[in-house]
Amino acid sequence: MYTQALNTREAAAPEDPEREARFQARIDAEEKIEPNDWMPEAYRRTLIRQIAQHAHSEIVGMLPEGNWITRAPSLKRKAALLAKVQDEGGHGLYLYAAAETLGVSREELVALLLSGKQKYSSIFNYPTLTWADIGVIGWLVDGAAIMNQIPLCRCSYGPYARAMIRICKEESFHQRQGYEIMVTLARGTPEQKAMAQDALNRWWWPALMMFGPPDGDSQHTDTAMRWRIKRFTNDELRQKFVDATVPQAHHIGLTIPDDKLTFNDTTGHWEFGAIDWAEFKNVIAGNGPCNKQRLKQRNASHDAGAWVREAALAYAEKRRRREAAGRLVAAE
Ligand code: FAQ
Repeated sequence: MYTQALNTREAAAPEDPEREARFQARIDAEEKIEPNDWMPEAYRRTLIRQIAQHAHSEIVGMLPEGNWITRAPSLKRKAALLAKVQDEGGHGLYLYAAAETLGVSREELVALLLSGKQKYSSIFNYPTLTWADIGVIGWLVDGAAIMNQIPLCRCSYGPYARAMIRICKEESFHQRQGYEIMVTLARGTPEQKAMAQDALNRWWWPALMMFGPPDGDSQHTDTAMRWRIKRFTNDELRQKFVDATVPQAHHIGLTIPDDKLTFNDTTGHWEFGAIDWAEFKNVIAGNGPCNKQRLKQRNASHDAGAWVREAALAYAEKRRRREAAGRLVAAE
């Protein structure tokens, strides 16, 4: 989709207040910044960090659901889950490709994920214990992802914004398939409804943490908003998500596990209880329930796929030699 050859080292030129002012004026005028345009080094670094974390989240996010492909309760559910997990692999690839336009290679980024040096979303460090967890992931995790990512379709960096358009369309399908699983379970036997409620109880708070630290503690929000990478703060998006999701839970007779949850008639928003930020910090520091398992599994898959990468490189080299020989013959 993209090529890293597009990018030039000129983009990493020393900071220059005049150029920065012109750059900011373009952002303020809602122009898209493209790979070969001049950009401040900090803008480039922020984008690489965010896009890489986003790509890693898609790839690691395949693992908790992949766990249920062989145990999906019907052929229809299996086919849908398989397609969803494949979509997530595709999202990771578009995002690595978008990051490559900023002058970093996919291999470098993958190495940073595998060594644990770069983050992926906290949410994927929780286990999927029952089939209802697959419903909740689609409903809440994809739901939170969409809330966060729709504004990214208007991100100032062209390749990221364009990649997000297709990703959001697919996430929307994922969200609906998850909610439909929840509807089915909530209208099923008492045991199925209890399983749906239990999954909601375990995933609700981690889903709220996906939006990142509260605005007062967010290191990157101010600059990311000024550069129109982010269009809303973490707390604004979290509130939008709560407002959209609480009525969906009520509609299927499930209870949000928060005894402080109340609807404020004056503001028109659902007010919610305190998030356990110590848990969030612990998870992003690598100590969540599944952090070690996820990195171990990703490393094992990467190692097991070494022969595929070697075969693809050998084939490309063979083709290159054949084509070069063909050109020589044609020239004679
Ligand atoms: N987990 O200053 P801020 C999906 C880090 S995709 C881990 O507020 P920022 C699809 C943050 O990186 C889900 N770390 O940061 C799917 C920073 O650390 P750093 C992923 C987090 O960037 C569904 C530090 O805390 N989506 O789910 C988290 O302005 C189902 C300070 O934070 C994206 O990546 C977290 N939750 O705002 C797949 C969307 N939150 O880098 C499979 C794009 C914060 O300085 C199944 N990303 N941190 O070491 C974003 O919108 C932003 O990066 C935020 C964080 C909003 C995540």
